[in-house]
Amino acid sequence: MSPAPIRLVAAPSTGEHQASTSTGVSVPTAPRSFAEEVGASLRERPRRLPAHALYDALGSSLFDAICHLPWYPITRAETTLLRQHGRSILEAAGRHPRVVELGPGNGEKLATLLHDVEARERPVDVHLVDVSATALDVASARLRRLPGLAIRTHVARYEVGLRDVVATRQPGETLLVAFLGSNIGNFDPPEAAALLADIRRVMQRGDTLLIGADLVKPTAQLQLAYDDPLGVTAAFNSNLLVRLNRELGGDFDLERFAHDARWNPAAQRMEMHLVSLALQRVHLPGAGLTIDFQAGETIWTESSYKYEPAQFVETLWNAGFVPAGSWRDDEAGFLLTLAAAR
Ligand code: AVI
Repeated sequence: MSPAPIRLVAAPSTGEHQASTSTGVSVPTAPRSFAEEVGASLRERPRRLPAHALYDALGSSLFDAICHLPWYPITRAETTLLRQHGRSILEAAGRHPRVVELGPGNGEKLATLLHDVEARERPVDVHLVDVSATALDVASARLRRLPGLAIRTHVARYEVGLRDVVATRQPGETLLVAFLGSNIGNFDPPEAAALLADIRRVMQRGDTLLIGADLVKPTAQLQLAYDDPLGVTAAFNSNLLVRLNRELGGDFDLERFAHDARWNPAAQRMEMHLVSLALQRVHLPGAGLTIDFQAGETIWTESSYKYEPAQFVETLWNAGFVPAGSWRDDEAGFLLTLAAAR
């Protein structure tokens, strides 16, 4: 028998490459070190840095701060929707749901969803999957304060963690996978489709996916969300250079790079870049690089894809889901969807 074809699955959260066979079995290939990944990304044209590198300890705190900014309303919108509709979401998830959150952040959103899990016959199994053990510690500490939950953490990439969760699934349990925020927006459309299909592959019919999506909205609104007047997003972006200087011995001069956020209408995405303000040479010995930047040359650090509601439904459908409920905050332009595996 010839081996199942192998395809690469995007791995924005760790930078590792992961191969997946057509049977859905993930086979890790040689992981690249942070230095190798940064080196390869900076050699690309246009130059890039991996978006997951934004989330060192300071970057994660800056992202938490972004979520409190008046100009970045989607986290608050999602929290309100979870508070308002949590009960019906949990009811739709079945009598014995096994809840899995991919990338739980500080655990606040799942805590909002589960805060009034009514007394059930047995504790609700909650599994948190993230590559960061620190993030899992924070999230699980928060969730352990709630009664009626049995928390387990998985330090793993999404697909790998999900596979572990499913392996111990108990008879009669249904799976509720939560992928909240607009995390799906940080995957380009083919990557998003592949990730959703991977999630679907470990599910059974009737299992559900609770997923957030940031919607296309007026450019001025998006611009403020990604280039806020307090400069928090600029600091979040520039912190990447601080990280490269610290971890890879770089000599990036922060005064000579500027945060740039742009709406790309053709690709339906916000892009974050760091623009070189001068012709300059930068050394990054830890990645074996010396780079001559032109004035105006950019390093592309993140893409945040925005969806039209119908487009998002289509994306879910193509991955094997059918919407079972959807809630929208028009002011923030945010959509929360409960999708059932069809
Ligand atoms: C985590 N992610 C969904 C955020 C986003 O909107 O793409 C990260 C972010 N970048 C700039 N502001 C917030």
